[in-house]
Amino acid sequence: MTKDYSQLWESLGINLEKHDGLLTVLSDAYKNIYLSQENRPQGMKYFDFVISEVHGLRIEELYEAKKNKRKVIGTFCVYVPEELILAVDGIFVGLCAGAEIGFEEAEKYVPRNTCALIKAFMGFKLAGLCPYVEMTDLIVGETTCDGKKKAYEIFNDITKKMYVMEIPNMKNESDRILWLNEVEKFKIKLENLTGKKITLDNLKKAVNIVNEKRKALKRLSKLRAYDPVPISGLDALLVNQISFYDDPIRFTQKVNELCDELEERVKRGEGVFPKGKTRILIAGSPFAIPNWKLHAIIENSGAVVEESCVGSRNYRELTDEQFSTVEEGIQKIASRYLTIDCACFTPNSERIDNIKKLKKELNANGVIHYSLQFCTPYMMEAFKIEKLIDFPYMRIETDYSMEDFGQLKTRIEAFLETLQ
Ligand code: BJ8
Repeated sequence: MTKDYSQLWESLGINLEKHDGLLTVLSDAYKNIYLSQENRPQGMKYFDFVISEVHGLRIEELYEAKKNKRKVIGTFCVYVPEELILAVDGIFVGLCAGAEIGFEEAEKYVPRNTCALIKAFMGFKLAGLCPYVEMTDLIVGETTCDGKKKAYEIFNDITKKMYVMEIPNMKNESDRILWLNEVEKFKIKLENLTGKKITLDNLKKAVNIVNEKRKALKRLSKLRAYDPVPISGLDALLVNQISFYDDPIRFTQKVNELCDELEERVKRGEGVFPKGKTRILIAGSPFAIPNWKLHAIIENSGAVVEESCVGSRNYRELTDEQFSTVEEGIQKIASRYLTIDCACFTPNSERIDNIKKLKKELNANGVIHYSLQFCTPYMMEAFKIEKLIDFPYMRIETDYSMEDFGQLKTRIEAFLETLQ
């Protein structure tokens, strides 16, 4: 960190002792997993810096923005329309957590067999370790899986800041109407919270900012199809994870600079692994920061990783920028978000088509389906996909602990051997 932020953390009610412990563990893990990689692109230096300051400089930026009357809005899901938050000059931050922190506290509120993602966001708050939650003026949940729905009720008792958007379970005409209503209600909620009106001008600007961010992430994804691959799966994952925290304009610029560098690498035939390495597409539950376990295992075994959850699902579709009224803009935003293929929907056949397409586009040799333990939608869908595909495929269920590291490594190595 560039400076001592203890005073700021203390003012937010952060448990300083535990927080110091957390930062030490995280920085050690980062050194071992990230900084030990060879031949990383220079452009990753910015993202290393962001991580080193994720609870420091970025929190200070949010603090300064709040002094200027801007509102911070926390989210847990890629269905929450970022465009509307930017249109009211709000700041969007992802609150999902990817580490086994505060589980003991969380298990006083939710059952043990709740998915790790839910226990982690509750645990970080309950253990007094998340400055982002403390910075928020509003926390937006969504009715995706049952676990989240019920956890948000409890999280509201704890934080008193929750607002929940209803996400339909299907994509029929009546569901589209319901969702459009929800997006319109969210617009009003944000306008009331910030005292700012969404106008055609600020909505168009916001849609453009988010589209540019998604375009940059798509550009990065496309570059990963080259052999040798110019960037590791771990680094690409990190960039995608940071997309939920960083200032969107600065982030887009940095991703594009990274992509410029990667294009040069491609021209020179330079990669992070030798040409011809086995390439795996990971598909499934989201990888919230700092959940790097699976990627680290696969890449340590010598394979290049692609992934599709904190990744393609977030940036695959852009919002149509051709609209001439606020209402029309809201409709375009609502329909863009309903293209997301989360396993919480039924039926969800487009996800299988998207996995097949991505596997082909990124020249992957096989797919590893990853479900967080107790995540019923993805665990169930993993079986369905297996029956409908004709390429090498493996199902994994895991959580945030390191207990199964050795076992996973053995299984993954055996799978990779069958691909060679
Ligand atoms: S769009 S994947 S971010 S809901 S919390 S479903 S892991 S049991 S996070 Fe998600 Fe939005 Fe869908 Fe993506 Fe499973 Fe856990 Fe539920 Fe989870």
